[in-house]
Amino acid sequence: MANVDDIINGFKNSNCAADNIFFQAVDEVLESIKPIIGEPIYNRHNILERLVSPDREVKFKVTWMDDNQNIQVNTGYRVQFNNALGPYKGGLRFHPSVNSGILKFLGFEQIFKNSLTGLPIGGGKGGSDFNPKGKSDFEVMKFCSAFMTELHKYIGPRIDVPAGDIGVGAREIGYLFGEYKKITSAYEGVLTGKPFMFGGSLMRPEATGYGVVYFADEMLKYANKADFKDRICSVSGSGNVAIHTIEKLYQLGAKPVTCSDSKGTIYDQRGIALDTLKDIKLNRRASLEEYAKTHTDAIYTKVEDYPDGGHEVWQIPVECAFPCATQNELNEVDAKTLIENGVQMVTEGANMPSTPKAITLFQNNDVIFSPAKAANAGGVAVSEFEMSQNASMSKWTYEKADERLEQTMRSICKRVHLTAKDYGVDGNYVDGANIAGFKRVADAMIAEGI
Ligand code: NDP
Ligand code: 2IT
Repeated sequence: MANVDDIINGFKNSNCAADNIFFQAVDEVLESIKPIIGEPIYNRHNILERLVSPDREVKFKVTWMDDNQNIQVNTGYRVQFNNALGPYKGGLRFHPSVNSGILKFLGFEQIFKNSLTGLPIGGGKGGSDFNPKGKSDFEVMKFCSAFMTELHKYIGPRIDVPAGDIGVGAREIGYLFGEYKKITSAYEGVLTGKPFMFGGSLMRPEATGYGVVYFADEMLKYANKADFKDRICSVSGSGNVAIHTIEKLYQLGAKPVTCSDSKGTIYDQRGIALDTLKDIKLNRRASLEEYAKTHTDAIYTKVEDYPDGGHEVWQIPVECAFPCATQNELNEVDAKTLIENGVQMVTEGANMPSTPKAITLFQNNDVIFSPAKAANAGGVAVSEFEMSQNASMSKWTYEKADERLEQTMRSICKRVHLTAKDYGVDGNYVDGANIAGFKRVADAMIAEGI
């Protein structure tokens, strides 16, 4: 039976470079659960070795025709990681960087995140190396239809329920749903993040970002710190998660002063103009460079002009930072700068945006730090609310969904906080989240047999 060190060494000796990111995610969890994994019951049931490999990985070819009548070929994936707690559940990512290592990292994280919500959902992830950027709506539709032609064989409302992630929003989910319906003739809750008019839940677009801020607000309370009023915050990214994090920060009286995309960073000392940001990113799918054209006080820094080894967005002195773009976007250079500038709290909106060295620096310098699997669970929680509404053919009000989201985030925070305390690592939200997430899944795996 493999122990933690055997498993870590096994990964280190694997020659697959794409799996490094997956190893990073596994390593963090295994280090955290060392105090509990020694319990004989987990060893007897070989839980660790069973947990680190997905139930199945599906890889398929996606062939589609672009607007110039050229035939294009992409690769599609679905990683069904663990369904001990419920149907596989997790987003689809469409981005040129997508490979099986990235999807295994995301699927593995999703198991613990979904467990922390307390809801009946297992962990999975999927996507494609297709790049929606610069494609016409028609091309995106063609791709989504071709992708679903394969994917539909593996999913279902009680089997595996995909949703959005980077590059997949309501438009893509709509096309995917339309194709699924055409192939199967079934009008059912097989995807979440659908537009409201055909089965989507109110609050799902806002859920991840709002949830991140509810979670952060609760962490401030546990740390006996003042609430968000007048706090200066930095946010990275400018997609679904970043925009709604900024929106909720404003609602709680904070001043978010940054956002970023893959080409550059905006610093607007007066506070990010949310309407402009939404117009650029949600309506026009354009570059953030546009922002500086109409907000001439704001400073736009291109990626190529970022500081050596670091990222511009983390150079700005703030009290609270919210990385909401992508994995490993906040490294030790950035962490040092944030700490020198007096940051008090870092809350992850993106999945695994902080490198392990950055996390250690935050923890050693009394920065309140929450990992993504706890702080960004609001998206998947409202996805589960959508599954529940679809199954009962009902519709919740915006207020009900928001209230349930807020309750869920505050109760995850409490559970993570108390778990850390119970295991003698008070204030360590990484260990608290990993231990609490692990226990529920592991106990279900044991109860369900092999
Ligand atoms: P979007 O596609 O809506 O936005 C992604 C944002 O991140 C864009 O601003 C994009 O820039 C930027 N970005 C993406 N890749 C890179 C990169 N390699 N370098 C720099 N910037 C990059 O995605 P989401 O907002 O949905 O997702 C953001 C993060 O949140 C991801 O880590 C995702 O896994 C996570 N997440 C998402 C949830 C959801 O419900 N959507 C739920 C939980 C987590 P550009 O515009 O130039 O492409
Ligand atoms: O990383 C995530 O939690 C998501 N992309 C959302 C998953 C979901 O099923 O709503």
